[in-house]
Amino acid sequence: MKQGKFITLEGGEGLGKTTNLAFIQHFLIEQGREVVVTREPGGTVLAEKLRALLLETQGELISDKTELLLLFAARAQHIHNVIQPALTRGAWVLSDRFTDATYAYQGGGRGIDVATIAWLEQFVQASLQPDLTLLFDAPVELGMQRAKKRAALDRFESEQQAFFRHVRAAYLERAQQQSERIKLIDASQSLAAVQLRIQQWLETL
Ligand code: Z5A
Repeated sequence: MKQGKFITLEGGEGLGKTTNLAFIQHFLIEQGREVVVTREPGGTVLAEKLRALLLETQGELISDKTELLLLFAARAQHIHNVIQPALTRGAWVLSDRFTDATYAYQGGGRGIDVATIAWLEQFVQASLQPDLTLLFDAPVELGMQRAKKRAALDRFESEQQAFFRHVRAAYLERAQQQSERIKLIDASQSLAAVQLRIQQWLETL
């Protein structure tokens, strides 16, 4: 039984998910909630090892199918060991990415068909879905500019612009299809404006 709330943050790279995760955590703690902050891929010891494999740029080439299965393997572990127990005891779970990222990156970016992703989603998650998803959206170039300030690029960040355009399009399509759950945030605004919008969406929960 799910007692807490499940919030996910999504969007292209460098658009403020990580920055705003801290803001949301602080906001919810002030409301007296127990908050579990986590991320995907990752969130458990095993899932973080899978994350490292997925992001590394050296070594054996990872096929698209392998990538998809590793992501869902990490997710199965994450749900079983962290997300579900936290929700059951009434905590609010805040995850930096979840399954919408798979539809966007593996579906939109890599071209894996939606039915395959939907089958794995059903197998791994059953009825578990976020209560609220904040989708940070802005032109691909803006996210790349902001992310460029960091040191080395990981395996996903090393993709070409066309890949990220497909990712963005898939995210936007999904937001249109699931507008009750997925709320679009214009990430090109100032941080203060972004956070005001986030706070408004949180208050609806
Ligand atoms: N992936 C996948 O393919 N399939 C899946 O199912 C899942 C994931 C779950 C790792 O994700 C990779 O995994 C990801 C997709 C893939 N790769 N990519 N690309 P990640 O979430 O760990 O990595 P990321 O997307 O690269 O996150 P990020 O680059 O850390 O971006 P962010 O968290 O959205 O941005 P940020 O670090 O908060 O902000 C970036 C900079 O912009 C920073 O200096 C901020 O201070 C600044 N910033 C933020 N907001 C603003 C505003 N509003 N104004 C000005 N400056 C701002």
